[in-house]
Amino acid sequence: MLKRISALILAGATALTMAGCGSSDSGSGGSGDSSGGGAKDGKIVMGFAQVGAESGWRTANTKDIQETAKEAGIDLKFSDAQQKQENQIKAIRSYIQQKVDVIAFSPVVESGWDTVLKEAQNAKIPVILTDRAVDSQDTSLYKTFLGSDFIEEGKKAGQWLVDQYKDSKDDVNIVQLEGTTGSAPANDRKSGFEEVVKADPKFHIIASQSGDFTRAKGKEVMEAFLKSNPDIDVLWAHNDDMGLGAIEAIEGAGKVPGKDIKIITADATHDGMQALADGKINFIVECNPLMGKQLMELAKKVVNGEQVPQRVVTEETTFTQEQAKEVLPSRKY
Ligand code: GYE
Repeated sequence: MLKRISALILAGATALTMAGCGSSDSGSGGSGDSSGGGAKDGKIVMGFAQVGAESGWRTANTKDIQETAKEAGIDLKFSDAQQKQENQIKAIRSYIQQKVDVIAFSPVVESGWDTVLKEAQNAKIPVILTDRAVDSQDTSLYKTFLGSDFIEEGKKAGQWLVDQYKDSKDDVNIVQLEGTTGSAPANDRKSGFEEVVKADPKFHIIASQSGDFTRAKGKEVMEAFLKSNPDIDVLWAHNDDMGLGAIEAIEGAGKVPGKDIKIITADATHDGMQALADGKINFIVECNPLMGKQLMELAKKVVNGEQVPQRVVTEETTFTQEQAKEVLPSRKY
């Protein structure tokens, strides 16, 4: 009898320790629900909270996630937050309520996620960040972050400019169209670019403002830049869409994009690459939206309790006008 009791106590203790390991630092709550323990009926359910549909990049990213989920046999619940953090938080809370197996999302801005991420952790639902980062100090709140190195992208843009003007001593007046305020790509592309160009005092960033990653806003802000600054040499736009909007503004002001004003953008979407091949943009730093396949692989591992790296960086390159002409027919987005 005594033996049986101690065996039971031992079994209970083991179960407790195991529950403890599965959810390190999960704090209180998590009161014995059955979610997060792996897929039910063999099919993994993923809740994906997308930023919005603000750009060509985002459209390609969404399509890729939907297609690759299907290929991987993952049941995808998808929501579009229309670039609003509150909508994304609502979507994540509803995925927690629905007890999905894994939540993936592309945070519209970097800060303000700790509370909802803690809620997911308490419900034992693993979270994967895709594309954009959060600034949470507690990195146990998410399993991995899959996406580009935006600082590197900003540096590549700056380096191209430095190389272009290496033989000139004249001042170079730059305007910058920033992405969505507070978003990781806007913060990092700005700091990467500025770090490189500020090393040479001939480069001056004479205006810098958000165009929210959209074509319409890019055009509007560029029109304002052109009105107040007669001498713009270079535009650095944090994505193709804002660059394309700015091209309309520049043409509207009777100037020639790519010649009177040199343009650098990020993304390398189809429309951006076409404008680069046509000579209206001068240089594009690639940012690859096709990360669905990697995301689905990571999701399967995370749901199965396998170890995944904390950070997975997507591979990217850059394009000149000549290179754009060559690769345009074979581009996938
Ligand atoms: O560059 C921009 C989009 O987060 C990398 O978001 C993404 C950015 C991309 O709206 O076009």
